[in-house]
Amino acid sequence: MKYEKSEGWLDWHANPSTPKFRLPEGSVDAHCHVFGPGSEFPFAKERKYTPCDASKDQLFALRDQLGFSRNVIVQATCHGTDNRAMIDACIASNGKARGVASVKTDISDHELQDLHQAGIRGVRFNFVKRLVDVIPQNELLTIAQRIAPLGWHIVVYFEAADLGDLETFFSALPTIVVVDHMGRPDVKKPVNGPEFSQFVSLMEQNPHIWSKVTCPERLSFKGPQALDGERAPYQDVAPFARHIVEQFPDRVLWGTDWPHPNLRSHMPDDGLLVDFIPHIAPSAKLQTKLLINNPMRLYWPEKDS
Ligand code: 0GY
Repeated sequence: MKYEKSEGWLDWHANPSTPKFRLPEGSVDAHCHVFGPGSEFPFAKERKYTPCDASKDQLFALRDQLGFSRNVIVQATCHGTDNRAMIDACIASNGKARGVASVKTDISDHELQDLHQAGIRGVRFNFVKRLVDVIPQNELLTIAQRIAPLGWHIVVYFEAADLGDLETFFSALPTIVVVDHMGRPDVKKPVNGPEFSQFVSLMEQNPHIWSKVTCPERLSFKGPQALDGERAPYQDVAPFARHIVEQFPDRVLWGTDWPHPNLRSHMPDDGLLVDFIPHIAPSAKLQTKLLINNPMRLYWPEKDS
């Protein structure tokens, strides 16, 4: 099937630069997606956008160019609960990719086992209304109870303004809960102001809640420009991410978010995104936890030492 991309859709960066920051050996890109290709893996009827194609081979080429060893591929909303493209990528990776799926309440135990076999280790609950028709919390709780015995976790995506309505639900979930993109803070507000403090308190009070310190390109108002010619992009987002990394070093993950769905103002250079990492995890110890120890514990526990 041939698809027309959504109007204004920006394609992923074709020639990302080589990062100046050398990723430690064994680093995991713990948040990225595949889109189609649409000719092989059709996009969902209920999708809210139509992306460009972004195949597993293109993802794996980026992994190698940037210096990552592994990927965690998160089911993108444009594929709904049809996880085939993501599963195909996990299987083709020869153990170098694991996945996070979107599932319905009526998924059978057998299907869950098949997903596990393919490398899936979590499900995603999405509360962002521009991306999905939000599923009622009682249904999500049923899914949570079904996947908990498999040792999986739940990835949640929401807008900062909705945190108040969701935090009781998140606190009650029976698995590790990983929040996408620090709960999307408004980085024009102070890092120690009431809005971001609400998110920090949620993590303080719930040791099962983790955060991805991802997507500076989505949260930034200043954009990627470097300071003094240095490769120090997205400086308005860095204090938020660094705060989370320093306070919760054992509960943070990092990922590129390639191929960067729904960006309208600019498409990031993925090499420059990697150069954001030392600005939020300034020591080798923090970098090892963020890029290796934490994602390995969650996605490759059998290899975790
Ligand atoms: C992200 C963010 C977005 C989209 C999706 O699955 C998706 O469609 O996750 C977004 O538009 O903010 O994490 O990729």
